[in-house]
Amino acid sequence: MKAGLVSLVGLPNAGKSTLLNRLVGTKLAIVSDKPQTTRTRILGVRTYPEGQVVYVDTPGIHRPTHRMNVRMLDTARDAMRDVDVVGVVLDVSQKPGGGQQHLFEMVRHVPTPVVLVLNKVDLVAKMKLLPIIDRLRQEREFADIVPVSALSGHNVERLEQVFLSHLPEGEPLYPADYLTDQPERVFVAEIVREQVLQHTHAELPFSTAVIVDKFEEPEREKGLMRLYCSILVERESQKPIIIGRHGEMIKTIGTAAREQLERFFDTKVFLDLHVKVKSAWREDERILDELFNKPL
Ligand SMILES: Nc1nc2c(ncn2[C@@H]2O[C@H](COP(=O)(O)OP(=O)(O)O)[C@@H](O)[C@H]2O)c(=O)[nH]1
Ligand SMILES: [Mg+2]
Repeated sequence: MKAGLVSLVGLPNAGKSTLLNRLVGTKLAIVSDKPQTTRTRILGVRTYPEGQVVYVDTPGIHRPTHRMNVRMLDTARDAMRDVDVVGVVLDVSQKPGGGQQHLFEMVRHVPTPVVLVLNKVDLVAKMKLLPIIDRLRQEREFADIVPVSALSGHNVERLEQVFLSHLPEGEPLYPADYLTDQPERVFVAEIVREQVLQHTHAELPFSTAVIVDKFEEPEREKGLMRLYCSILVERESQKPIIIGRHGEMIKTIGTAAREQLERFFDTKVFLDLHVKVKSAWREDERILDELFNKPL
């Protein structure tokens, strides 16, 4: 049996979280078209007949502007170290640039096998793909180069075989039905944040955090789960944007999040959302500890 850790690293928006969800077959990580959606390490376990893979989704490699971003980068860097295979996820529909060079620089000295995952092939004409692969081969010696579409699932089975082939022999780390170490509270906060990201623009997606203040399990099966969350923003002027006219925006966010949570927990959910101003929370070590305390 094979067993080990495969981390997914790359630039923001490459599709790492979409790929993690696809690989484990469940939505564990939130996804959006905004960069820096993923802020922490997200672990997803998949047990195959050939062995067990522990996938690690990470924040994208970007220039840190706040203490929060420094932590995000540390998370991504750590995930290149203590793992068995590094999967570098690249958006092939994007032109290569400085970010990509920086990414390759970071993985240059990674001692473990590095698999290059060319994602979003659904957006690129087949004819264009071969020259791209040829060019990337010059960058470094990759253990494998695998074109996929995380969105459609195209070639993902092949990618799984490739990952498995580079893992050491070993006993599984987790029981076969184990999915993630992500606490339910964190999942709730993330689903709410995903809806905030989907409905806001400009600086707001970056300066919003969600904290679950109270989590009340249903008293009986299929009973009512009560969830109380705070949406943190950095400035007073951001509050009305999230709340919207006559509270329309926060209602939209709440309804969409609640529907997803009801499906996930398979029970009725009461979701209370509260917007709070917490200036410069992205520099606040105490809040960051609460949001980021997740060692590998
Ligand atoms: N067309 C296409 N879009 C994708 C694919 N994978 C991810 N995306 C989209 O790319 C955006 C960023 O995805 P996400 O998984 O959040 O990227 P991350 O920042 O690397 O985790 C989202 O809008 C996804 O729907 C793909 O294979 N094809
Ligand atoms: Mg992500």
